Amino acid sequence: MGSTQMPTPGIDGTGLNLQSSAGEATGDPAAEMIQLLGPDGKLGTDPVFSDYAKRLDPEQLRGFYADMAKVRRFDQEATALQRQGELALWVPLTGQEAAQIGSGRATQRQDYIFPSYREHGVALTRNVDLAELLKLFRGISNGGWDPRENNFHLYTLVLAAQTLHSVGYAMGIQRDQKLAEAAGSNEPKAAVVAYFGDGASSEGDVHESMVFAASYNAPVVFFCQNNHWAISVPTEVQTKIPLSNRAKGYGFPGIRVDGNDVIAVHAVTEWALEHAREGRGPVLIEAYTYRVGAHTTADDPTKYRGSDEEHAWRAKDPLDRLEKYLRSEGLADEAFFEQVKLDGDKLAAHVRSTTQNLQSPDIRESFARVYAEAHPLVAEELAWFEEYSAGFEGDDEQEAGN
Ligand SMILES: Cc1ncc(C[n+]2csc(CCOP(=O)(O)OP(=O)(O)O)c2C)c(N)n1
Ligand SMILES: [Mg+2]
Repeated sequence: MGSTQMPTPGIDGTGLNLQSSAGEATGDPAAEMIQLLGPDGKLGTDPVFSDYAKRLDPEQLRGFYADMAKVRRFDQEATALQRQGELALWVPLTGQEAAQIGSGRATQRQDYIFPSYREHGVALTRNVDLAELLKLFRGISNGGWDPRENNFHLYTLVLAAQTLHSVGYAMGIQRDQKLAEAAGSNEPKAAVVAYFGDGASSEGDVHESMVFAASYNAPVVFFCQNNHWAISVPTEVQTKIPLSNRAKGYGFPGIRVDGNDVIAVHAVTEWALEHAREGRGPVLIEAYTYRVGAHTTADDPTKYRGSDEEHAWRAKDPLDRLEKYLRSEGLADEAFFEQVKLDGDKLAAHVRSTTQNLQSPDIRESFARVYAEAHPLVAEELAWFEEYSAGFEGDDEQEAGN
């Protein structure tokens, strides 16, 4: 179950051989994937990462389960809200809970996170009120939360753009830290985590980010969730080698981890963050996982993939395997799982009522924000919009009367 790493020195001198052999099929998880908790709920060992897993106490392990269950329940509620017309779109995360909770829980308060658009689990670990996420998907906000409050940046829908932002931010941290150290400060060191997908890995932005990160030894962890699909395009089209192998070309460590194993993801991310915070440079983590549901609520995966694949991945479910482990080790009882369910329902009710009570902004505000000062073209367009809107006045009353 543990990885079978060759005992040759790794490129970063840690003794880890983090690179899989060239030519290995990308769809094949292979021996090089770090796994601690298998689908059978049994904990294996790893020469490096078991030490990190041993730091976890039973309360943290129960917390991982509670977080994963909460965000899955949230996902179901948001999907239902979209179906009921309360949201324009929803991006489900089911299947990726371990990748997100494991990595998010490995971050520290001072770290800064750049998510893509599916990182609801990471948002939970950064204490973002999940109801806030829905403002974007209701189309009433360009963001929804203050990124500075929890060091959790706004969602980025332009694929991979946030990897560039992450490296720039990490280079800024690096410089601030130098100044702080010179001034005698002993503030805890920070790192940046950049989340992106297997499809986004094909963007030039990722390449540029990795070149800069390597050149400047920036404190950034590139966290790629390989969920096997970029809408209808399978990972095999994006890459002919495991994505983690790409790190070798840039000269920093790349690790493939079982993305459905919350304990291994947490261990590997802790290792990578320590590496980055200590000034040893960037790390690429490829979390090998699966998007169990649709790409978004506007997608129908039955058009491009078979159900056999989904069934095979459901058998590797991240929650089931941790539940098995907690029960078999006597770390959680029935009352715990009942409470988790109640907490999930409570969160869902909060998210539903908050969403239903959201006020739509006055659309005129959008015109006011185009330029800092008044502009004749914007004024012209606003006049046209007002005339157009006036054409609908009275429609509601008419409908109500019919
Ligand atoms: C620059 C850019 N190109 C195309 C798109 C359209 N698009 C949105 S999501 C997506 C697939 C992304 O797949 P992946 O990176 O694997 O992330 P996942 O959705 O699987 O989490 C595409 C092509 C976009 N948002 N931005
Ligand atoms: Mg993907």
